[in-house]
Amino acid sequence: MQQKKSNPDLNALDAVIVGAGFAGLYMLHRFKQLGLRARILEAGGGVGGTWYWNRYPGARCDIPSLQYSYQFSPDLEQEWEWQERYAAQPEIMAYAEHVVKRFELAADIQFNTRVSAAHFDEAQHLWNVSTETSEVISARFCVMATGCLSSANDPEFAGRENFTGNWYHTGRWPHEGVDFTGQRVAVIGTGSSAIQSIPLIAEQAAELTVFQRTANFSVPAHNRPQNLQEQAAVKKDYRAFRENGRAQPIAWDTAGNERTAEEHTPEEILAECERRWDMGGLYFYGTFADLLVGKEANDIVAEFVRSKIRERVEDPALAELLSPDTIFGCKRVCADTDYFETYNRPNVALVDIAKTGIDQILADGVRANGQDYTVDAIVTATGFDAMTGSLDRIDITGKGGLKLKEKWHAGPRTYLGLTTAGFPNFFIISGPGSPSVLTNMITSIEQHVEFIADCVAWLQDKNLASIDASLEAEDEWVNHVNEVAGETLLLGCNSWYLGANVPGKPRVFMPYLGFPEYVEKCETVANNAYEGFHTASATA
Ligand code: N01
Repeated sequence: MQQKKSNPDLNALDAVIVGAGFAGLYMLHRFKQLGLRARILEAGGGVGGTWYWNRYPGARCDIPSLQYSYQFSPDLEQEWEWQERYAAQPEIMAYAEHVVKRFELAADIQFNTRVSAAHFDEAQHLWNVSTETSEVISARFCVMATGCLSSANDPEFAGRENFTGNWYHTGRWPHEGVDFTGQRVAVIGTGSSAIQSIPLIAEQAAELTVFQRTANFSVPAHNRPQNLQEQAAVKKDYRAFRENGRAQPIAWDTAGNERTAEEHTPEEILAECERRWDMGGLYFYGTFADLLVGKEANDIVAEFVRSKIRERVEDPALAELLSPDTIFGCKRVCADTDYFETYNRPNVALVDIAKTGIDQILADGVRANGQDYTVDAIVTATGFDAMTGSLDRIDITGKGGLKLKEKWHAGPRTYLGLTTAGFPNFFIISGPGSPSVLTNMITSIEQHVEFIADCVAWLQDKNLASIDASLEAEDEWVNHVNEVAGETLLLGCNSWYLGANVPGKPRVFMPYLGFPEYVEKCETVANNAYEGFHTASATA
């Protein structure tokens, strides 16, 4: 067994941050501004988090670039010029790398360092963070900036070990890219990653076979080069633009319709659906005010999108198979470029595995519905063990030897999605119970980072050693998150929001719906001397 070594340069750290995505980078910047010694430990070889790993063909953001960007620095906002309406993965990576240079963060980021454990030492009020490279780094604060969609979901397909071709997961794509020219390719899954990559894989591959368990709603992204006049107009008053975004339930402005579906005539309904269709992408969420709470409104929109699928796919039977019968938006809606049209190509086939799943992986292909499909390469676009996966994979131990994994065995329990009782000075950025994946992630991340930085500054100011959520506050928050979700249609399908995509994962709705209400709650907590938390002084 390798001996654990303590790094003497690092044991005087104030904070360890796990992960160098947008959350970790901004957290490091804020801690440095407070004069704290902080260090990021990052498993990957570069910054960018989810954008570092998800390099599959077509990977791009589904929130407009002008909104999916940091707002903490007006200078950064002004100097960065976005190239496309929806930035592709390389542009987002370039942005993250620019931020590292711009704010001089590189010296405090340690790459290729996967954290394996974090244990709280109660006597010292310190977190001892262990890495797979056998370092132990001690710090007063431990911040998990590990991301919501960073732990790949790898289903255990029978016979997987027998496959002799190349196997790729969209969430761990080779950095050098993959050339599928002339190959027979299988894609398993039809979520956002599949929907973005399938049109591009189909252009290269000799044959593409897509294995679909559940049809998914997707609307055209209508991506295009960034409109420079629009960019200039936003930059003229970026503050107002951001304020407006933060006032929306999903923390970016979809120009939401304030009227419910029933407040429209049938002609107006159709016109509004068409208008949204033309806007492209997730603006479709804004079609009617009651889209995610009213079944009738939802049915109207779902049927409209199905009618478009029938227009986009030439073969009516195929169109039917590709048409979801679930609630619109209860899985994250996808934004595509020519996804459905791709099934009109002669080299693309769809296999419906809704009833039986994949039977087995063969040495040279995939067996489904008793039929063998010979392929040279398999792409699993099977998503992520969302929100809790990356935390579960680390041995996190709090007070009294309490293991986070055991505490969360029936589902995650947090106070504000930021902290969990029994784990003092331990923060989770965009954790379960916070708006995170239901919002513009960067805006949610910034709000969390600022909450944590303010909280740490407050502890320093009051000369307090630690802060820990109370169980009562946590229970109340968990109940509230469930109540809010219960008022919507979001519980109505097998989504990763509910953990339903990972066999054996407890079925709990993890994110919190309503960014402005959430921000208000956080502000109230902070203004009331961090109500719902216990603090301890250094001698306690
Ligand atoms: O993953 P998913 P994803 N056998 O979980 C199927 C974000 N994202 O990587 O629906 C066969 O959505 C599964 O089937 P089912 C975005 O938030 C953003 O595509 O569970 N199939 C589903 O079809 C997104 O929501 C962008 O029945 C299996 C697919 O695999 C989130 O990441 C781009 C299976 C998984 O879909 C996740 O997206 C990409 C099995 N055993 C991703 N297990 C942007 O645009 C799973 N599946 C920013």
